[in-house]
Amino acid sequence: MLEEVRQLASVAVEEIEAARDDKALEALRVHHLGRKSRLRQIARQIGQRPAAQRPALGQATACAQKAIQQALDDKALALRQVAEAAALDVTLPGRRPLLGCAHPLSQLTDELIGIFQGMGFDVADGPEVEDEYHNFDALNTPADHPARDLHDTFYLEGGGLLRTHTSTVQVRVMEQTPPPVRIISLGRCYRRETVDATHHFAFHQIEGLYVDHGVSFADLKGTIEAMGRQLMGEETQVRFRPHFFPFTEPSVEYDFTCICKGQRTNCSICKGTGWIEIAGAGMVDPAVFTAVGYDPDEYTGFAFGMGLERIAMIRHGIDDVRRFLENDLRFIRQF
Ligand code: 2NM
Repeated sequence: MLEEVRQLASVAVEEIEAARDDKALEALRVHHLGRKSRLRQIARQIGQRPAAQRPALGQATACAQKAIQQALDDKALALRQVAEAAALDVTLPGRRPLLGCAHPLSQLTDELIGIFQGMGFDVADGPEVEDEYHNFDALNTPADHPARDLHDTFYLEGGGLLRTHTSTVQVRVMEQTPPPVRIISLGRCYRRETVDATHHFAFHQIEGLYVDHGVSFADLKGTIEAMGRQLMGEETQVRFRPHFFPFTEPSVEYDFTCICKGQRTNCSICKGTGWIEIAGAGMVDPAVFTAVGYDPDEYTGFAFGMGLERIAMIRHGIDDVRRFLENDLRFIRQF
């Protein structure tokens, strides 16, 4: 009987391979695997065979069934492919491949890299998952500072956190490189924030750092002004207002003149003030230099940080910060 089972399988596979169409294939399936098939008949009788023969016979019938089913599946696929090939019309017009475009934040990033490379800055990169030391302690931000509140930052199990600014990159570069250092860092940052049209838990930043002998606040002002003119137009003016950051002293916030030139009292960007708040900057605090192993008596430096979303929103008239991360091609294709 073992021999018969093997014979059944090999005949079935041969017939299946020779089938001409789906109908013939279905008839073969019923004939070889159906309820009335010889194989099923044998399978039903296994229980009546001597116990010593049962395992080998059971295995052989299962094996035969599997081989036949496999042959049926293979043949069905082959028939389908033949049918599809026959239906292929090589005279149809071709399908246009999807053309990509750069995301508005990527465009801005590339432009800023060009502007700062023109002023001698290198581009530095670092991790988005950081430790408290590089995100806060080394930046003169004490444990009781509000920015470190559990509700303001994403903390990970095991002590890590998602960086809240790219200053972490500046710290890492300073730890590894003696002055002079002239770098920008760009990338994604995070904060715990309820998402709405003007707030997001993920945002993008550019930061710059220049450390050397004798770097002054005048260098900071000149650099920011040069960036403003290249980014927003040659006639752009910059104003600096006193501010506080833990990692710079003195610290400022700076504004650019609005693209409405202060002419429109109902301007949606500057609200008629003529100025748009852009970002912050300052002279690197001596405590930061000490943390990274620089001598604060020998070196001075300036640093600045700027959010990219706000700039891109002003430039393109985008009214909802959530659009940047939705990856909706209808949005991205507009820029
Ligand atoms: C800002 C404003 C002011 C800043 C400071 C540093 C570092 F690492 F050098 F201390 N990097 N970036 C800085 C200074 C960032 O963002 C609004």
